[in-house]
Amino acid sequence: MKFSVVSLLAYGAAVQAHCIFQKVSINGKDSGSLTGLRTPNNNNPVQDVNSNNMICGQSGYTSQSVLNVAPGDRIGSWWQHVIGGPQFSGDPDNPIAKSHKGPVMAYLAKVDNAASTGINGLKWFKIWEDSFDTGSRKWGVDNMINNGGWTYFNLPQCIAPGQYLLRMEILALHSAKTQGQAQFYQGCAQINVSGSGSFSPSSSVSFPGAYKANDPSILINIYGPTGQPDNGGKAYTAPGPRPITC
Ligand SMILES: [Cu+2]
Repeated sequence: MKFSVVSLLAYGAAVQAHCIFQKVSINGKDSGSLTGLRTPNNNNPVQDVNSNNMICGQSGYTSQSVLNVAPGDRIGSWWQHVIGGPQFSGDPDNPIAKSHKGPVMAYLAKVDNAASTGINGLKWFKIWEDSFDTGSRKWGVDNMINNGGWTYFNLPQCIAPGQYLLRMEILALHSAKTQGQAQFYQGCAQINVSGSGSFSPSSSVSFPGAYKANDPSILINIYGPTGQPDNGGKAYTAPGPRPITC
């Protein structure tokens, strides 16, 4: 009896329905688990927007590798409930609990050496977001779940050659009506961009700093009059700047 109580507690503690960014693909080619990534070794969210963990997530894994990409490449980021995939066979909360509605975003910051750079004080610009579609009432997270944990975007054609950190981020808004309860999940990919782009951002943001706990995109009740997590069918603007256009 005692054993079963302990088991139940262990189970209860383990079934937090969060997720971890853990793999990149480039034009459909899988780069391998944790390759080229700085990403957490657990799936707990960041909830303090002023924390350094907002940069690349809680410290965990750091790869020595840098991933080679070209402007226009289709970059996939893979999110799963725990490292490796589902927490157990038939895990209903893989890649993330369906309750965790919200946007998925991608930022870049230019660095000298993506494998060795520090992460404080970088100048970030957003290159992509999948936020909320008022027509289908689907969130970025819904699309990620429907794609088996993958999100996809094309690296903008104008990105200048050199090394960057690619900051991937999910914002889960299911409890966001209470300040400090929005859940952020991040990780960074270390990339080397080829080509002859010449983009230089006219403005950039800092992490932490870009988001405020009371931003209307972060402190928000996403449940509409029918109780559905559909923002009442209203438009939703993700936090941070809009993505660059080339
Ligand atoms: Cu969660």
